[in-house]
Amino acid sequence: MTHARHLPDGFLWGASTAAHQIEGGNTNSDWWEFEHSSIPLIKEPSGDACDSYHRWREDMDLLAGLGFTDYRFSIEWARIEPAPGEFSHAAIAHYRRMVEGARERGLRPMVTLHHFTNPRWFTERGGWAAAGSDELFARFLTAAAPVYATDVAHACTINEPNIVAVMATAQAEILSGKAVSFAENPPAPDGATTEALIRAHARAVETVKSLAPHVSTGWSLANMVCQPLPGAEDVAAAYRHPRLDVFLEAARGDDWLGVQAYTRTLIGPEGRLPVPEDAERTLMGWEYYPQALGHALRHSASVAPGTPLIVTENGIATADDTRRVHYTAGALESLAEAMDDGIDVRGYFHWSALDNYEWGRYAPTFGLIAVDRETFVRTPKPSAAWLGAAGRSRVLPTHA
Ligand code: IFM
Repeated sequence: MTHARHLPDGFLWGASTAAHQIEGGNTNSDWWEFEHSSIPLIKEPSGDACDSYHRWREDMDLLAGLGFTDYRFSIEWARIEPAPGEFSHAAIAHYRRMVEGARERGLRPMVTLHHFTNPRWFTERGGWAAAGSDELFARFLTAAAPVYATDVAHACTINEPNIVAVMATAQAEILSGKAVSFAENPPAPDGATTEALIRAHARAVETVKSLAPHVSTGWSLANMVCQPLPGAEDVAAAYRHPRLDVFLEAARGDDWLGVQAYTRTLIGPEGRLPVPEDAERTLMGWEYYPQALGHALRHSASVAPGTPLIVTENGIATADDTRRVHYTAGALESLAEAMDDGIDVRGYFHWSALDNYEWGRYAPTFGLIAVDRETFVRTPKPSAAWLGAAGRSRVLPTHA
C-alpha cells in the first residue's frame, strides 16, 4: 500500500479481551473446574489472571491514553448467575460500571455476552446441547440487560461458537480418555452443539433487541482461512462447512458479523495439512501468515453478503514485539485491500489488549500491554503506541 489510508467515519478502533482470560478468580465457571482437573491441555490454572476484575479502570485508562476509541470486553455469566435463576446484583452493577467507565474515558464499549465460559451448573446440566439451553441464555441476557441497555452500541452474542462446538467434542473425547491435539488435528465440531448455538444466537438477538432495540448485534467467528492445494477445492469446502460456513450462514441478515483471523489452514486431497516445515511459527505453533485477515474478510463477505463486517480479533502470540508490529501491519494491509475491493468493514479490534490466560497457559503472549504475573503492573509495549496512535490520527498504520 503506498498511500495513507484514512479510517472511514465511525470506524471502530480498539482492542479486545475476555473476562475469564483477564479477570482472575472466576471460580464459579466450568473452566475453573476444568483447570483443576488433570488433563494435559492445561499447563497451569488461570488463578488471578490479570486481576482485571479489580484493575479494569487501569486497563481502560491505558487503552484510551494510547489512542484507542473502542474496547471489546465480555461479561461473565458465572458471576452474574452463580446458581440457576439466582442473579448477582453486585456482578451486574460491576459490569454496568465498566460500561460507564469506558464511556467516561471516551471508549465505546463492545460487550461480548458469552466468551467460552459457562456457569458450572450450566455445564453440569449438559451444556449447550441440553434441551432449553437457549432459554437459559435468554434468561441470563434478560437479567443482564442493565449492563447493555444504554451506552452500548454493539453486543456480540457468542464468541467463536464454532470453537465452542469443537470444544464440546474435545470434552467428550477427553472424558473418554482420548488424547486431543488442537494444534495438529482439532476434533470436528459437535453437531448438536452447533445447532443449539445457532438457536441460542437467534434467541439472544431477539432478547437483546426486545430490551435494547438500539444495540447492534452480531456474533464473532473463528475464521480458519482454509486454503486448498490445487485439486483439493472440494475437500476444503467439505472441511470448512461444518467448522465455519454453517455459522457464517446463520449470520446472514445480522446487523454485523465478527471476523477473527490469525493464520491459515492448508488443505490437501486427504484433508488438513500440517504447517509447512520452513514456515515461521508463532508461540501458538500457528503459521505466521498476516494475510489471513484479508482472506477471512473476503470469505465472510462471500457467505454472508450484505452483512457489515467488524474485525473483532486479530493478533499474534509472540515474545518479539517487533514481529507483532510487522504481523499487524501486514494484516491491516490485507484489510485495506479488501476494503478497496468493496468489502464493507466497519472496525478493527486487536487481540489482545493485555498478555492474558490463553486457555490453559500464560506462555503465548498476545498482548499489546505486558502484565507482571505477580504485581500485575501493566507495561505497554511499543506495538501498543504504534497501533493506538491510529485512533487519533485516523490513518491506518502500515509497515514502518
Ligand atoms: O485467546 C483466544 C480468544 O479467547 C478467542 N480467539 C482466539 C484467541 C487466541 O487463541
